[in-house]
Amino acid sequence: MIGRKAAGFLILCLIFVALVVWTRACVMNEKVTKNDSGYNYLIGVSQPNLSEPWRVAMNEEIQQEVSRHSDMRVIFTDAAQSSEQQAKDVKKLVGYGVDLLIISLDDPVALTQTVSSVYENIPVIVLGRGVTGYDYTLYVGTDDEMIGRKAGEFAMETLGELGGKIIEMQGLAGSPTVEERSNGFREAIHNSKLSIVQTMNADWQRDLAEDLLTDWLKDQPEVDLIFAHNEAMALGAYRAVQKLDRNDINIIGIDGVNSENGSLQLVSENKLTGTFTSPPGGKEAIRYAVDILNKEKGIPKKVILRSQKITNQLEGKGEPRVTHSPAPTLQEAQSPIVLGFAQVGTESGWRIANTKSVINAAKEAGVELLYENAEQSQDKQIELIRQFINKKVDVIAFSPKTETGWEEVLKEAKEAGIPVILSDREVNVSDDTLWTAYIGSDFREEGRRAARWLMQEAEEGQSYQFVELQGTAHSAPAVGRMQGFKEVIQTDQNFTLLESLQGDFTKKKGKELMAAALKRHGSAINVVYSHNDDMALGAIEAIEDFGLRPGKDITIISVDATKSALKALSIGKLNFAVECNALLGPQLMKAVKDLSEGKELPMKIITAEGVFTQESAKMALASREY
Ligand code: GYE
Repeated sequence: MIGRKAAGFLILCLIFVALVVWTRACVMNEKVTKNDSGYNYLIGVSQPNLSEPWRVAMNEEIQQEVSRHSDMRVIFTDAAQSSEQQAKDVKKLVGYGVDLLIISLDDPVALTQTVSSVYENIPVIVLGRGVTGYDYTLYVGTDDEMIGRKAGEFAMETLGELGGKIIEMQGLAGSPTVEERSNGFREAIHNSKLSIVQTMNADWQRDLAEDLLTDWLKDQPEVDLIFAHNEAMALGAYRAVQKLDRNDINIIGIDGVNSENGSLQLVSENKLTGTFTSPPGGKEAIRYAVDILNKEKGIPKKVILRSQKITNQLEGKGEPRVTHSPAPTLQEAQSPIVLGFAQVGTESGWRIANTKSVINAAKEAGVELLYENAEQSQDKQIELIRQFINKKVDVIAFSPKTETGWEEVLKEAKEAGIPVILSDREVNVSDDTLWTAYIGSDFREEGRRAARWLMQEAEEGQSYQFVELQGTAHSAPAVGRMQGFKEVIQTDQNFTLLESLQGDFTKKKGKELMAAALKRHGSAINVVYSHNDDMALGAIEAIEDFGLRPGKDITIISVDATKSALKALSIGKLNFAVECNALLGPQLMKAVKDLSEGKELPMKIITAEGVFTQESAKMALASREY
C-alpha cells in the first residue's frame, strides 16, 4: 500500500505536471494565436499615466500608425502615475511576448533598471521623457535643453527691459527631461534681469501644480511669470492665477498639444502667453519600430523632434502664431533626385571615410550626387551652397566647418525652397527652421564618455595633469567635446588642465602642439585628451620623439575610433577611443529618399556609437570598416 505521505507527494507531482502542460499550451496557444491571427509583430506600449493630453495624443499617434500595418498589433498599459505599477505593466507586456517595447516614463530613477533588463532581450524604444544612460535601442523625443533655452529667451522677450520674478514649475524631480529643460531655461536668463524666485515640482500633474501655486501665490504679490515644464502644469498654473485674480502673471508652457485643454487652445484663449511644442513622437516611434523589427541597418540612437514656439500674438484669423514657417521639404523631386553635397575638407582619416560613405551610399540609393570639397574654407562652402541653389538641386547637404556664419546662405536656400541637411556637424543660427535635419553624433556625450573612462581608471590619490588637443576652432565637434569632457572632469579635483591647444583635427598640428607642450611641461604631463585620432597619432609621435612611452608614461584618449586608432590601441600606444560614427552615407540617403516621398524628417538623427579599450580594439580591428 502506498503510504499517505507518498500518496500526497504523488498528487503534488501530478498537479505540477498538469500545470506545466497547461502553461505550455497557453504559451503555444498564444504564439499560435498570434500567427493564426495573421499578424507577426506585437508591440507593447507602457505609459505612466493618461492624465496628460500630451500622452493621450501620443497613444493616438501610435494607434494610427500601427493601423497602417496589417501584420502589427499593439497593447497599451496605463500605470495611473504609479512607477511601481508601471514596472509591473512592463513585466506583464513582456510576459505577453511583445516583440518590442515602447515606454514613456516620468520616473527614470524607478524605471531605468526595468528598461535595462527588458533591453537585454527585446528592442526598447524610449519615447518622450527619457531614462538615464543608454540601455535602450532608440530614444524618440525632443531636445529638452534647447526647448528650455528657447523658453528662457521668450521669457526675456515677454518681460522686456524691466525683467521680473519667475516661478519655475518643474516635472518629477530626477528626470533628465526636467534637468535639461531647467538647465536650458536658466542658461538663457543668466545675467539678465529675470530671476527665479521659487522652484516647485508638480510631477507633471495639473492639480498638484494648481494646489502648490494657489498656496504659494497667496502671500507673494510680486510674480511676473510662471514657466511650466508641461501643459498640464501650465493649465494648473492658469487655474491658480485665475482663482487668485492674478491674470497679470504670464504663463509659458511646453507640449503644444492640439486637443481639449491642450496648450494650443490655452494660447488661443490667451490663458497662456506662449508654448513650445513637444511632439509626442508616436508616429516616428512606430516607423522606427518597423525598421528595427525588420532588422534594417543604420538605426540611430536618438531621434530628436522639432519644437516650434507658439505665442498669443494672434494672426489675423485669430489662430496662435507659429513663429517660424516650417523648414523646407521636397515638393517635386527630380528623378533621379539631385543632392548637392559640400564636404568640409580632407583633414582626417574620419573625413576620408565619411566622404567615401556618402559617395557609395548615393550610388547604392540611385541618388545623383554633386560632390564638392571646400578644403576647410567656410567661404568656399558658402559659395558651393550658392552654386547648388542656382542649379536648383533637390536637396543640399553639407558638413559646416564652424557653427556660425551660415544665416544668409541658409536663408537663401530656404527662400529657394531647398531642404538643407546638416551632415555630422551642427550650426548655430537664430532660426532652426533654416535647416531641415541634422544627422550626426552627440559630441557632448562623446566628451563625457572620455572623461568618465579617465576618472574610473584613475588611481586613488594620484594627481593628473592633462593637455587637451582641440579640433577645428568653433566647430560643433570641438565645442561639444570640450564642454562634455569639462562637465565631467571638473568634478574630480585630481585632474588639472595644463593647456588646451587648437589642433584643427590634423595629425601634423597634433604633433607640433604636443612637441611644444612637452618642451614646456615635460613629464609633468600624464594625460592627453585629443578631440580626434589624427591629432592623437601626431601626439604619439611627438611623445616618442621626446623619449617618453605613449600609452604608458602618458595616458592618451581620443575620439573617432578609426582603424588607425584601433591599431594604436591594440599595440598599447593609445589607451581609450570614443567612437564617432563616420559612416553617415546610408542615413543621409534614407533622409533624402524620405523627403522625396513627402515624409517629414525628425529635426536630429543621432547615430549609435560605442567606445574602445585596448582589449576591445584587438577584437574589432579585423572587421573595422574605417
Ligand atoms: O571627429 C574629425 C573630423 O566633424 C565629427 O571632423 C567630425 C570631426 C571628426 O575631422 O576627425
